Amino acid sequence: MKIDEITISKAIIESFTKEFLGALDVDVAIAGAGPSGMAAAYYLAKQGVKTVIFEKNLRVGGGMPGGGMMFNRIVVQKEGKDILDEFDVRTAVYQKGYYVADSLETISTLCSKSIKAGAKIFNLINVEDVMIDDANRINGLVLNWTATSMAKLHVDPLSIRSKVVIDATGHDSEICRIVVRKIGAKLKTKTGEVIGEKSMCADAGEKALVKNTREVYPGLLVTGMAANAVFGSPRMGAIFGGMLLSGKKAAEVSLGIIKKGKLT
Ligand code: 48H
Repeated sequence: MKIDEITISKAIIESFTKEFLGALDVDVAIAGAGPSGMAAAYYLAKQGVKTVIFEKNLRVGGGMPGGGMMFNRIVVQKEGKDILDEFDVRTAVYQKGYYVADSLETISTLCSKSIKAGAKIFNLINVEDVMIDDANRINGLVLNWTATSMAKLHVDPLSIRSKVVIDATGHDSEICRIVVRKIGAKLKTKTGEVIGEKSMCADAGEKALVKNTREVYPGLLVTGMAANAVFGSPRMGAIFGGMLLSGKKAAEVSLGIIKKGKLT
């Protein structure tokens, strides 16, 4: 067979366009393909929930590939290890209650298993705004190519509709900040705003993370490091069990909202 360049181009354009069209109206739209966003996508897709992630970077994984200070290892506690077992990611006991995993094996497996479960992940797409209805409820995301944003080109975005939006953008909690800034809305935090993450305290940070994983504004959930940033809880360094547990909880809360067919 003689390889034809135009056939290659058509295969890429047609296949991508088909998938992108399928992502225009979904159950759950997630901003950010870090560990919490991909864990949430996996558990949702496994339940048959139509789920899409938009990731602004070229690569997925957020802060996980970098491990702790570029030593590409992560630590998880027992509850986190149970999730890694479920994903078939190998862990080694370091000492009682502390398990170590390869950050690259972990993140590539999270990515692969969430896609194989049915979630769609689009990289190089920046979530630059949310879409709202007449009652200011969030009902979708506004997207643009990361390259467009980086080049500061004046190009209008496209929108997608979703029943639930999850902010999984990490430390910056970008989606929550957009909601406060552009809708002038009060979040369900003590101040009504993004409180901002506190300094390192791994134990308190990990404990707060799952509790902070919830609906923060009608139609908007927060997961992962964004949850601690929004609710003003400590960072925790390179222990990642909480990120996985938070993603799992975000999936459960989203599913509950979708099943009830109403948002608080
Ligand atoms: C599209 C976006 C946008 C946007 C950002 O930072 P992440 O890895 O987030 P988590 O919460 O899943 O994991 C946090 C963890 O990596 C971490 O930082 C820890 C444990 N820190 C502890 C400490 O003490 O420092 O991933 C977020 C992802 C990234 O890939 C971003 O590129 C992406 O979200 N993102 N994608 N549109 N507007 N903003």
